[in-house]
Amino acid sequence: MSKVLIMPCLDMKDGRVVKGVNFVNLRDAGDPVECARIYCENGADELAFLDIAATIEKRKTTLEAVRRVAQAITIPFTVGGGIGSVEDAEQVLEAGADRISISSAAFRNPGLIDQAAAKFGSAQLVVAIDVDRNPALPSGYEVYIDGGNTATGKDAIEWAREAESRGAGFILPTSKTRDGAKTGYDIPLIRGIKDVVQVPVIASGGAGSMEHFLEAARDGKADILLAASVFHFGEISIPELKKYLRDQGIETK
Ligand code: 0VR
Repeated sequence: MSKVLIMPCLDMKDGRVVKGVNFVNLRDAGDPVECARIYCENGADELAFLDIAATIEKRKTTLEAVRRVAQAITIPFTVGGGIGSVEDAEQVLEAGADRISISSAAFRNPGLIDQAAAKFGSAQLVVAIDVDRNPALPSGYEVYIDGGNTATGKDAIEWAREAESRGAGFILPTSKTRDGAKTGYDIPLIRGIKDVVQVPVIASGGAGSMEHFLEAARDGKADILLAASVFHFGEISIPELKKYLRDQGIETK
């Protein structure tokens, strides 16, 4: 089993790191550069930056914040939020991101995945999938877009498979109901996607304890463990988490 990676996520709104529950009730969680630098110094393997207001407010990703964060860190940096075209993606990569994450725009225009993969390579391309439960769908999971506000009727595991077939190099499922709740990742969702794709899966949404990270790695088979709340508010330290995972037989960097 390859080494599991730890990926703190900076949810961004108006230039500040924010953190909510179930995508709402956002509260301030600090300055992005300061957060990024501290995470990098504390052993984060990767960093995610998600401009959560971009898609809804039709704002392009805050490129200045991307530039500042990219200059502050030495680990791979994935940027999402508001990326709606190959041109948008190019600007974000030129600003210093190592990878781009597309969600709503890819769902509305799946050909964007093919175009971005062809232009930048699958290794630079994450397709993020916000998900909520829907027992009427085969997998029981439905794709949501526009910051979790628009139900699409599409089966999330089917969409993950299609995204990979079009060139996505990573799949990043986020459970809307688990986001910020600290009740644990949605393991069946993560494992369901992991069972149908060959590319790395980034678990996201719900981490609240070290056991939750263990479940996502051991049972969900996730390759990268993304979290925001427990890291932003100092509840879990990355070095202690990595030691705990290694003590439980999970290899970490
Ligand atoms: P924790 O559960 O706090 O670890 O959060 C992980 C993950 O859910 C968040 O970093 C992020 O993906 C939440 N996403 C979105 C959003 C938050 C607010 C509005 C929209 C979105 O579209 O993903």
